[in-house]
Amino acid sequence: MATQYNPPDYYLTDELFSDEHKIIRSSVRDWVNKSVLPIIEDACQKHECPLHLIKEMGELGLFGTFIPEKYGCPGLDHTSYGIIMTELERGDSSIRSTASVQSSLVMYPIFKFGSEEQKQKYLPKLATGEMVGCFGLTEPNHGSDPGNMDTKIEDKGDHYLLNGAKMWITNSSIADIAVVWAKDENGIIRGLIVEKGITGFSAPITKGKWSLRASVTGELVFDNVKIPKENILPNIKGLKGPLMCLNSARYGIAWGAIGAAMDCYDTALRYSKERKQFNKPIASFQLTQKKLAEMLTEITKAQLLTWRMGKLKDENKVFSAQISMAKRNNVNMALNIARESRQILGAMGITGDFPIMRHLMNLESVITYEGTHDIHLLITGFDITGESAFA
Ligand code: TGC
Ligand code: FAD
Repeated sequence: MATQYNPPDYYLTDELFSDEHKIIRSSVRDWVNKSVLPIIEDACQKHECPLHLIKEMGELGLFGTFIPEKYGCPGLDHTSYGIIMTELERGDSSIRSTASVQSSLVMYPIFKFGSEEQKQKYLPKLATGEMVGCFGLTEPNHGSDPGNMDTKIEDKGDHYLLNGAKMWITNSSIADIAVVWAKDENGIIRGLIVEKGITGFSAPITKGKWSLRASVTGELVFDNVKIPKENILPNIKGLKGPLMCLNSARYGIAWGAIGAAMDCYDTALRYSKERKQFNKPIASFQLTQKKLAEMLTEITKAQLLTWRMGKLKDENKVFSAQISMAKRNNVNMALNIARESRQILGAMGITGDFPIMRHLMNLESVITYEGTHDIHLLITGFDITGESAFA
């Protein structure tokens, strides 16, 4: 099925992208066809993370794409980053997740808030995939309210002592470094780089997920971990630090979800033309056409929204509530399209012969992580009314 992919572009959004954007898109799409699609169903069925793909993504230059070349990164615009996320998530949300975390949640904070030494030490290796990172914000008792986190650092003169635990962390056990957020003695949130193998640090895997099965999720446990002082991110204090990283990741997810939606729609459209019931293709039935027409309408709206968001980000004009709106809308759109596509395929829709059920299950995580569907609604509510529903 994969090689038959015919991505919908009803409003000719293709014309809005530069030649460079199209070249990037086509090289990532080719890589997904060649390296991801042949193995991803099996990896998900076996609940295994295809680690070799991380190295391949690094070789292709898919990490930290918006970071300058002096740190070994491609120095592309944000629209390119979005296009890459769409193509990766067409393959599988797990693959896009790995790239999101590496680029937006690990490389971005080091680039934005790190010392020059930290940038030189980590960014080039993260760019090539020689090093893998993870991002620890969520805790067992604090998901939507990270500002109440319990993880703490104490200043011990020549080092910090880190205690606490993070949960639901993408790439946890495969990461060489973790960007971890913790409160100091004054209750101020600080960012730290924690290296794998340091005494008192463990990263147990969370097993039995029905979603993002080709991605590693786990905990980060810190038991009196001595963190060298040079591992603190010097140029940020407060919750806005991790939230700025989330802006970058949520931006990418808004683009990424369209890839999953397009794959589901394309699969369902093709199937509906081939599958006959009552001696007619099911595509001829009005109820099938309603589903397909509504899917295409929603994909088209999301494509236009993200293109505009990309333009605003490239012009440094996008604000975080706009990104929340796009993340919320596009992931919900993709999840609905996955459900409707699954219906169009009937029983075949639940099998691994088609990508739909895999996308559907993945999107159940995507609608929760990086801020739940309802949290993003409340962010929009805050922005338009000036009244916080959180406080
Ligand atoms: P609040 O008092 O509103 O804000 C605290 C400070 O932060 C500033 N701020 C932001 N800054 C930058 N970007 C944003 N989006 C920001 N939102 C708020 C704010 O101006 C303030 O600054 P200052 O200088 O006055 O101190 O904070 P709150 O405690 O009321 O919480 C706000 C809320 C609920 C919106 C926020 O905490 C939130 O977004 N919660 C959701 C948590 C979340 O998204 N977690 C994601 C964890 S990482 C993850 O899921 C990775 S999945 C990766 C993958 O596999 O792809
Ligand atoms: P809760 O915050 O307990 O929310 C439960 C429900 O209550 C939700 O429906 C929520 O919308 C609702 N709710 C909460 N507060 C309010 C309110 N004020 N008003 C109305 N409704 C509210 N985190 C990381 O730090 N790093 C990672 O790499 C990472 N990767 C993840 C990977 C996966 C596969 C998953 C599933 C999660 C990951 N997360 C990660 C965690 C993710 O960000 C959190 O799951 C998410 O922020 C929600 O937190 P929670 O699960 O604790 O839900």
